[in-house]
Amino acid sequence: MNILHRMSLIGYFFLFFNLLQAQEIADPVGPLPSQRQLNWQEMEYYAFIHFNMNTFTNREWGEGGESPEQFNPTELDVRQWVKVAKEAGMKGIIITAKHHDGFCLWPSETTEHSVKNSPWKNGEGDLVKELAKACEEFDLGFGVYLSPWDRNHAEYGREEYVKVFHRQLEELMTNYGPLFEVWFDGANGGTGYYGGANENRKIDHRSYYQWDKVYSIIRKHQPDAVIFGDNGPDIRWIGNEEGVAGKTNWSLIRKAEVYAGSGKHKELQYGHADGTHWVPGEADVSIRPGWYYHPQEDHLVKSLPHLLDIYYESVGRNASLLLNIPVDRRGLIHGNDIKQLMKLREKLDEDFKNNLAQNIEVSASKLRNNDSKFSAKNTVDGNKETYWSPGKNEIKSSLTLDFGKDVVFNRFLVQEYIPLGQRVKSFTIEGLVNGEWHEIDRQTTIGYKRILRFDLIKASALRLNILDSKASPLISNIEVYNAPALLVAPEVSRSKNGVITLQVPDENVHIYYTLDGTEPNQDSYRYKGGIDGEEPVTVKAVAYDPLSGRYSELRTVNFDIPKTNWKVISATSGDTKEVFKIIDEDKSTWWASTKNEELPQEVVIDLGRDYLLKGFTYHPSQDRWSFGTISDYIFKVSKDNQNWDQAASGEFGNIRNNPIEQKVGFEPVEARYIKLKGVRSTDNSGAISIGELSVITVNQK
Ligand code: FUL
Repeated sequence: MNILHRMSLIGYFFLFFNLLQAQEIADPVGPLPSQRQLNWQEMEYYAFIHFNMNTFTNREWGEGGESPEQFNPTELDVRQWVKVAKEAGMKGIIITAKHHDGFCLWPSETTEHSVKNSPWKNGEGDLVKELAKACEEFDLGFGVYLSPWDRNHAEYGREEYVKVFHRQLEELMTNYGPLFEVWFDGANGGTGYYGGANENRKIDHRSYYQWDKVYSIIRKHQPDAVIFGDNGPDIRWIGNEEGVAGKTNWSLIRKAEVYAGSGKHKELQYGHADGTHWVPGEADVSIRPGWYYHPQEDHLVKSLPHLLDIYYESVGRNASLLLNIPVDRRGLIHGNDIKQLMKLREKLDEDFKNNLAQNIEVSASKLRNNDSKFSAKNTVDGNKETYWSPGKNEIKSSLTLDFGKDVVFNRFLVQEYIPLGQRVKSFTIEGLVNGEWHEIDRQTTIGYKRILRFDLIKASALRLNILDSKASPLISNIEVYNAPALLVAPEVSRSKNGVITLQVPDENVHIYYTLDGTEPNQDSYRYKGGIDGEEPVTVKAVAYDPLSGRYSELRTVNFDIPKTNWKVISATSGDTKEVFKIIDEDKSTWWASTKNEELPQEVVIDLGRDYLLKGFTYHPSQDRWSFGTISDYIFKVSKDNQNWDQAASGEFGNIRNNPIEQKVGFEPVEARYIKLKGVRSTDNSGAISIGELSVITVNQK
C-alpha cells in the first residue's frame, strides 16, 4: 500500500467518523418545536390592542349587558395603529375581536351584539377586516383574541353556546386572510348578563369548549397560526401580566400539570426542564396599568426604564413580548403611548447598534473547532442555520471570542439552534482582563435567545463556558454590544424626615443638581447621597453620561416644608394605623376611610408648629383598585385645633379622568392644624381616600 493510498484510507476513515458524529450531534433532543412555532419565535416583539366595548364604558371587564349603541369611535383610524406599531419595530398586531363582554368587532352572523348594530359607520363597519388589511399593507402579522367566556350570550354555559363559539371562530379563521396567532384567554365563567338572566354560570374550562374541535378549526383554515393558551398548545402564558419571564426559562412544559386554573403560575414563568411538550412562553403586559384605555391613566404610561426592563426580561429571557397598547375612545393610539413606544425603539436601536462580535476570531475548546459544519465561527457568521457544536458527548465546553484588542462591552446575546431542541442548562461568561479571566455572569438556560446585561467591562476576549447541557450544546449565534448609558431625568423624592434622594436606573451615569433654581451641569453639585431637605427647596437635577458627554432631560421638583413633625391626629373613620400614609411622602401608598359611610369624612393633621399657609395639595391614590377619590372638598385651618376657619372649598375638576396632584391656593393664613373634608367622591363607595396631603407655605412658589 503506498503512502497516498494509506492517506486516503485514513481520510475516508475520518470522513466516515465525522459523518457519524455529525449525525449524532444533530440527533434532536426532544420535544422539538414545529415549523409554525419556529416562525413565530422570530417575531419576538409585537402588539396587543385592547379596543372594544370596554373602551367606551371605561371598564376592564364588561358584564355583557352593554348596548351596541355604546360603541362609537369618532376618529377611528386603524392605519394609525399599524403605522405606530411598525415604527416601534413591532412585527404584528393581535386585536381583541371579542372580549369577555361578548361584543364582536366584526359583523358576526352568530349574534346581534356586534359592530353591525353600533352607530360606528352606521353598522356597516368591520373592524377586524380593516385592521387585517392595514396589517397586510404594512407587512405586519395579524392575530385575533377571541374570548371563550361570553357574558352577553344567553346560552353561555350550555351546549348551544359552544356551537356559537365555534362558528365565531370559523368566521374569524376564514374571512380575514392569514393569521399568525390565535389568542385564548384563561379567564372563564362567572357572573354575567347572559341574555338578561344576570346570574353566575360555572363551566369546566377543560371540557366545555371542546378544545380539540377548536384546534382543528384553526389548523384546518390557518395551519400557520400559533395557538396561545395558558398551557398552549403552541405558546404558553408566562404566568404573570408584568411581561417578565423567568431567568431560567425552558420552552418545555409538563402540559398535563399546568393549565388554566391550575394555579401554577410560577411554573409557567420557568417552564420545565423535563417538559413533555415544546410550548414556549409569551410575555404579555400593558403599556399602562389597564389593558383597556382609561383617561385616568393617561399619566401612567410606563416609563422608558420600565419598558426597557420588560424587553430585556422577556425577549432577553427566551420569551416573546406581547406589549399591549390600549386604543382610546376616538379610535386612535394616544400621544403619550406613542411617545414611550418610540423612546423604547430608539433605545433598543442604540443598545444593539454595533455588534462587536461580528466576524471576529472565534475558537472552541473542543474537537469540532475546525470542522466547518460545527465550527466555532458559525456563532458569528450572521447565519442562524449554522451552529457550533463541541461534539458528541461533549458537554462542558467553551468558546472564545478574541477581539484582538481591548474592547468595552456590557451586553451579551446568545442563541441556541432550537430546531434540534433546547439543551443548555447552565453557563458562564468571562472576560480576559489584563491577561486574566474574570467571570462576568453565571446563568442557567439560553433557548432561542438570551441577552445578558452587565456592568461595562474592558476585555480583549470573551469566553462562553457551557457548564451543563442535556446533550452537546448547539450555539447558533453570539453578539456583543456596548450599549450607551440609559439617560433619563433623575427621580427626586423626600422622606418624611426631610432627606432628599435622587435616583437613576443606570449606575454609570452621574447626577448633578442645584438648590438655587439655576440649571445644573457638570459644575454643579454631584449627587453622592441624601441631601438635607429640612427647609422648603427647589431641586433641579440632571443625569450626565461621562462617556458620551450627554445630559438627560431636566427634572425640577419643589419641596415645601418637610413633614418631620407632622401627625395625623384624627380621622372620622378608616384604619387609624394606616392613616399615616397620607403624610409619609410616598405617593404610592394611600389610605381610605371606611366604605359605605355617610360623606363628608375628614382628617385632621398637626403640622407641629405655626406656618403661614397659602394653599394645599391633594394627591389622589394612584392604585388601580383605589376608590373614594375626593371630588368636592372643604379645607379648614386652625391655630389650636378648636377654632376652625374655612380656607378653601370647591371641586377638583376632572379628577376622575385625570387623577393627578391637585393644587389649591387661598389667602395666606397662619395655622398649625389643617383639616381636609371630603364632601363628595368620584364613586359611590361612601369613602374618601388620600394618597398624599401637603401644604403650600408663603415662601414656596
Ligand atoms: C386577561 C383578561 O381577563 C384581561 O381582560 C386581558 O384581556 C388580558 C390580556 O388577559 O386574563
